[in-house]
This record gives sequence, C-alpha cells and structure tokens, in this order.
Amino acid sequence: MTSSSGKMDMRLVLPVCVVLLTVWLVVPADGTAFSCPTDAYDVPTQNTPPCPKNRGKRDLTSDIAAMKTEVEGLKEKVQKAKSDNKDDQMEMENSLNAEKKKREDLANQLPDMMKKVDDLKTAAEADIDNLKTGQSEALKQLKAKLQDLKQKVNDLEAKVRDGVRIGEENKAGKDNTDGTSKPPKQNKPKDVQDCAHIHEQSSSKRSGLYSSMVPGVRTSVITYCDMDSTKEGGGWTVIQRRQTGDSFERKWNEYKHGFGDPMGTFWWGNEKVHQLTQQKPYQLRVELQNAAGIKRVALYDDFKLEGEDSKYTLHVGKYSGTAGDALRTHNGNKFSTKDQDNDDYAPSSCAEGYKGGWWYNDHCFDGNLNAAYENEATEGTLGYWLSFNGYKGLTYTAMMIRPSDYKPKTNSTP
Ligand SMILES: [Ca+2]
Repeated sequence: MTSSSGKMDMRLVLPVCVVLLTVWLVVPADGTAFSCPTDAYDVPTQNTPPCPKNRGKRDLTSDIAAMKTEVEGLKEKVQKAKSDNKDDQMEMENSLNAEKKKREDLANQLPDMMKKVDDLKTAAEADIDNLKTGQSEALKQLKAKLQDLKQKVNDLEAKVRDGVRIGEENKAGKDNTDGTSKPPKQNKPKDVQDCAHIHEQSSSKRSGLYSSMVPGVRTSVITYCDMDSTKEGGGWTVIQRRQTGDSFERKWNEYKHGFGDPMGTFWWGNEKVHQLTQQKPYQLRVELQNAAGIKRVALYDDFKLEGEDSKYTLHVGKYSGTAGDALRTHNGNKFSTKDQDNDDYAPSSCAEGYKGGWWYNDHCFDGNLNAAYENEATEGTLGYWLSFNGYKGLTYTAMMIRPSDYKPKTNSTP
C-alpha cells in the first residue's frame, strides 16, 4: 500500500511542478496576467509587479534546464520506486510460493505419515493381543497343574481314609501270623482321634500313615502310627522322627504346625500335640540310636504340652527306660525356636546356636533331639541325649505318644 501510494505521488509530482513553475513565472502576485519586458527593465508602477532584475530570455532557458535536470532526477526516483516496488512484490511472491510449496510438501507427506501411524497402531495392537494370549495360556497351564495337584491330594486323602496302608509294606510279613505278605484289610473309613484309637479297632493294623481327627484342629491330620507290638503293644502316634539330615532349623510357626514327611523325617506340630495331650494323660516314648548302632529307649508318664499362650511348655512325669532321663531338666521349659528365644539361658539363643527348636533350659539342654551336630564326621548328626551318647550326635531319633490308660489287646502274633 505504502509503495503503491508512493508511486502515485511520484506520478503527480512532475506535472504539478511544471504547472506551478509556469504559474510562478507568468501570473503576477495579484493574479492578473503580466509579462515582464525581455530587453528592458521598467520601473514598476503601483499596478504592476516588479519584474525580477536581469530576468531575460537566457535566465528562463537556464531555469528550464535546471527544471529539466530536476525532472530527470524525479524521473529516476520514480523509476527507482517502481523498481523497488517490483522487487518487493517479487520477494513477496517468492516467499508466498515457498510457503505454498512447503504446505504442498507437507500435504504430500501426510498420507505416508498417516500410513506409518496406522502401521504402528496395528503392530502395537498385535503385540497386546500376543501378550494377552500368552498370559492366558500360562494361566491355563497353571490352572491345569493346580487341578491335577488337587486331584492327587484328593486321591491320597481317599486312600488314607479308606484305611489303605501307605508304607511299611515290608513289615507285612512280620505282622502276619503265617509270615506271608497279605494285603491289608479294607477297613471302613473312619476318622479317629489318634493312633491308639485306630489300634483299638484292630490290633492287627500295621504301622503306616492314617488320617486322624485331632480335637481343635479343623482338618483331618495325616499321622504316622507305629503299631509295632514290641513297643508296649503299639498304638503310638509318632510326633518326631529324624533319620536323614534334613534341617530342623525352622521357625516358630513351622514347629507349631509341623513340617517334613510323616513317612520319613518330620515334626508333627506342637499345636496338635498340645490339643491331644490336654484331653487326657499321655505317655511319651523316645527312641534313640547312635553311630555304633546301639538303640535305647526313654519312656515318660504324664507327657503334656501347654498351649501356645504358654509357649508349649513341656511336662514330663516319671521316667523309665534304658537311655537315661535326659529330659528331666527340661520339665517346665518353654519351647524356643530361632525366631523365639524363650529359653532360660541368658547369654544367647540356644535354638539359634544349636539350629533346632526345643524346650531349652538354663544351660540349653541335656537331651535335644532337634539339634544339629556338625563337629565330627564319624558321629551322627541328629541331636543329643547326653545320658546315652554324651556330646556325640545320634543317627536316629523318634518321639511318639499314646494315652497313659491305653491297654493294647493281646495280639495272637508271636
Ligand atoms: Ca536365651
């Protein structure tokens, strides 16, 4: 706009200048036509304007030449203005064209970009689908395994409930009067309180796993029953056995509920023992064997564990047997584990030091069947019974309980 209006102004300047100059030369100040003499200069009258001194024909020619020069200058300026304007216009056009091209390029690229975005989206969706499928497959497999496991557990429970003996098959010959291995009778399924109850039903029952119901314990309990008639007639509920080096360095809750394999090395569980022994008086039978193969037994009347509130405090009554009374100094002691030091030994935790839960006393123990013995490779590693084997490790230990008043029926087995 500015450039255009400048152009217009410059076009008007030339003619206007010519007119003004002519008027200035020709028209007197009062507006009447007047021409000065060319050769002589008259004294001006009142009514005639003074003519410029020495203003002759030559002067006029000179003025016209100057004016021409000025007009030429103006022309040049106009030309330049035109040229500048043209340059501006061209620059603007170039700029517009560049912008237009940029937009066109972008517009051309847009479909490609859209396609790339679509491809990425498709790939991401495919990945998500694969992930979902994979997870669902893994979950399915896990569920199938779980179902399989449940079925196995159900089968096992059914077998136990049906009274099918699971272990100790080799003892069958010894238990049968004719020395042959007859299959066990399929006794009616029956939940019982402990192994003495099972034994009471039929003294011909053999040692192995049975399902028993323990008061205060909601589910049935898999229990190893020792029915060996040479052990005061049998009917023993086994609560501890060590015949392998499996660790007994366990926490409170493991000792509370039990751990291990009832057919092999295991701890039945303090809570179950408490629940049984608070019903009526029980007796305890301890079996020991050392590295030399020597076997010893310790029997205790009035065996009882108090409840968890009392830290399963141990009670043992009168001792009898061949191993010596190593539990005497533990009578009245609380149970301790590596995570619960309830012992009477102030300097440290006996359970931690000897790597097993027990009813530790003020000098840790005299008998401790859950300790780990690691000093001499020539000895056993399964706990101590000082009155039998001193500070040498044992090779086999077992603890079993039975109601004190249980009288096994006379068995016809020789
Ligand atoms: Ca302590």
